[in-house]
Order: sequence, then structure tokens, then C-alpha cells
Amino acid sequence: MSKDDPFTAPRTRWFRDAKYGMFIHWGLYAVPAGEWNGKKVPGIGEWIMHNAKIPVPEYEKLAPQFNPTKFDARHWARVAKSAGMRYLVITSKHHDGFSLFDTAVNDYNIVDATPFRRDPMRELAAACRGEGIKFGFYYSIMDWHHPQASDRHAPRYIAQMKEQLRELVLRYDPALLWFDGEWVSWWDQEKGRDLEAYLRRLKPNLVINNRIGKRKTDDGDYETPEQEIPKAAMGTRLWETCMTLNDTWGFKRDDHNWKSPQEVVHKLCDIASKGGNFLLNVGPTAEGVIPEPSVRILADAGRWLRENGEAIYGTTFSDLPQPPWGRITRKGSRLYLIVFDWPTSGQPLRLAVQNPVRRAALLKGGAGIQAVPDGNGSLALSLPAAPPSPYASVVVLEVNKG
Ligand code: FHN
Repeated sequence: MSKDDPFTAPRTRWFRDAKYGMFIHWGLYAVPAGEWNGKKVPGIGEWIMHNAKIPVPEYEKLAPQFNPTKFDARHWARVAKSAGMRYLVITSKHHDGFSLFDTAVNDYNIVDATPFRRDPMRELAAACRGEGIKFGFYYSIMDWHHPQASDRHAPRYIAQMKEQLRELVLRYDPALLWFDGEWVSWWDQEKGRDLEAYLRRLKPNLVINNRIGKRKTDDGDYETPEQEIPKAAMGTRLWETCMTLNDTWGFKRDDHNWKSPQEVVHKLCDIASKGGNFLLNVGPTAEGVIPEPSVRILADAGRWLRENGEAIYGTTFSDLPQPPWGRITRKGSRLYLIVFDWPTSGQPLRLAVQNPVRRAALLKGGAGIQAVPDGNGSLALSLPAAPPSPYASVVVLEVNKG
């Protein structure tokens, strides 16, 4: 089956328009939460099994301790909604091999191996549907628990991995699959292509990231820069930056290095101005609670999006050079000037644009803005003294096709 072009295919339209999603790393690693045998373990929380060199039988003892009685799927979906996030991707199985869903492939899962005995993925998928948020799964190819996830036994492990993915696709109807852990030596691009074809036969309109293969430009539908924002748009390739809100994906009780709401807004605007998506992570506790600082930061940035989301959702990059005062996004003949550094003392905002401007206005409130050529090939925009929004304010330009 020939593959369509993800950059323009109707099946990726929701992803291209959504721009902003919630990443959730949740699992047994939230129980130790960054500490083991009374000692703090350096590194990201979900890698504690590896970083603390915990033997499988020892790590398995976390399962009976994992009982997220405070888990509330509808609350999680509402946190994403109020943040302005249009999709959600949660770890169905991370590198530790523990499945957070009701799988028949093995008993190392939340229903069979913990006191919780419920399937949170079923609840969360329903809650996301209720809030109009697209639902997706993260799935790790690398698996530290499975004895056959290695060179010699790869075929047997891959067969079980395919069966789990079949369960995930047919039972939960995800819009997106986010693969990871593809760097293992026994995984290669050919296996990735076979798995991608298998999944597209199960659900043709799935959106799949590039880590299903070996992160080559024809693997999956989009690129996945991590903890960084590319310097420019990636031409005709979709991409999504994933990032932590503090310094860990999985919960660590002593990681308080939170990004500010302004940093979140500026990163989202920077990413959108280059045609990318922003997948921003929360790491819930072992009780099933999204840490309060995460909720507060996301809600604050969400208030900005409620006022200025037209400059983000459904936009892409413009051909204009990145201005010194902020970022520019485009939707058809509309340019959105997202101003981080609002001009002071009556100075005009200058924009290197030659096309005649039909109209210029503040996005918030719609007040008209004077925009006149300054004689040096730029446009001078006269802005009010005070910026209309916190963190960044938006001027909309209706430009004629040049
Ligand atoms: O090893 C994982 C890590 O735990 C985390 O899941 C990130 C998120 O994208 N991906 C891998 C590191 O690249």
C-alpha cells in the first residue's frame, strides 16, 4: 500500500491543526519517585530501574504498591482541555515493560498485578472523547522486563509487541501512536516499516511518529525533536517537539525546576511559527495526581491561549524572517505577529514585509492598527502603549497576495 504524504494528507489534518498536546508519563516508576533504598537516584524518573540497577524481581515488587486511588480520568482530560491542549499521549508501556492497560499478553499490567485492578486507559480514552481531545498512546519498543526483548529472541518479543499494539488499536481506538525505545540494536528500519504497515492495516488513519523506525525521514508521519526546538521549519516534514515541564518525564518528588507559564507560551509560539507541534509532559504521582505546579502552569498558559489561540491553532510557518521582537505564524492570507517585546516610548513595530496590507488590528479586541511603509522596505505599525495580553500580544495582518 503506497503511503500518502503526511504533510498534506487528510488523515493528519487534525494533528497539523492541533499544534499543542499533553504528554503523560505514568507507571510504576512513580512509586519510588526518584529515590531507591533511601538514596536519591540521578536522572529522569522513569529510568530508575536502569539508573539504580534494580533487578527485575525487585522492580516487580512495585506493582502491588501501585494503587492510584486518586486517579480521575475526567479531571486529567479537563486539565488538558483548560490548558488548550488538543490531544493527549500517555505511556501505555514504557521501557520497564509494565502495561498501564488491560492486556491479555501477560500479567505484568495494572489490572492483573496491582490492587487498582481497573483499566485507566479505558477511562482516560472515554474522558478525552468527552472533552473533544484526541487520544494517543506512547509505546516503548525497548522492554527491560521482557526476557525476549533482545537480539536472540526478537521475533518472539515482536510477535507479542504486535499483539499488544493490536489490543491498543482495536480496544481503545487511539488517533495517534507514539513509539520510543527504537534505538535498541535488534530493531531496524525494515522491522519498523513492517510494523507500520501492520498498524495501518488495522487503522489506516492512525498518525504515527518517526520512532516506529529509526527516526529516518520516511519513518512514520513526523519528526520528534526532544527537549529542543529546531532553528527553522522542517520544509515538507511534520514535526513535534516533546518537552518536560520540569526536568523529568516520570514523577520525581524532588524535581521542582518548573518552567514558567511565559516560557511555555513563548516555546509554543516559537514552535508554531516553525510549523511544529508542542507535546508538553506531565508526570502524575503514584496516587494518580497530576502535580499541582503542573496544573497551575498549564492553566495559566491556557488562559493566554483562550485569548490568542487563533494565532496558534491551524497555523503554519510564514516565509518571513524571524523578527527580533517575537514570532510570526500564518493562516492563509493572515499573518499573526506574536509580540514578545512590546515596543516602548511610542516606537513603531517594524516588519520586513513588502506585500500591501489590507488591514492591521489587535487580535484581542479587534482595535485597528495603523500600518504604513516606512520607506526602507518595512512596515511601521503604531501600537498602543500597553500590550493587551501577558507574555505575548498578537497583531493580525490581512495581506494581499504579493
Ligand atoms: O528514554 C525515553 C525517556 O524515558 C522519555 O520517554 C523520552 C520522551 O520522549 N523518550 C526517551 C528518551 O529519548
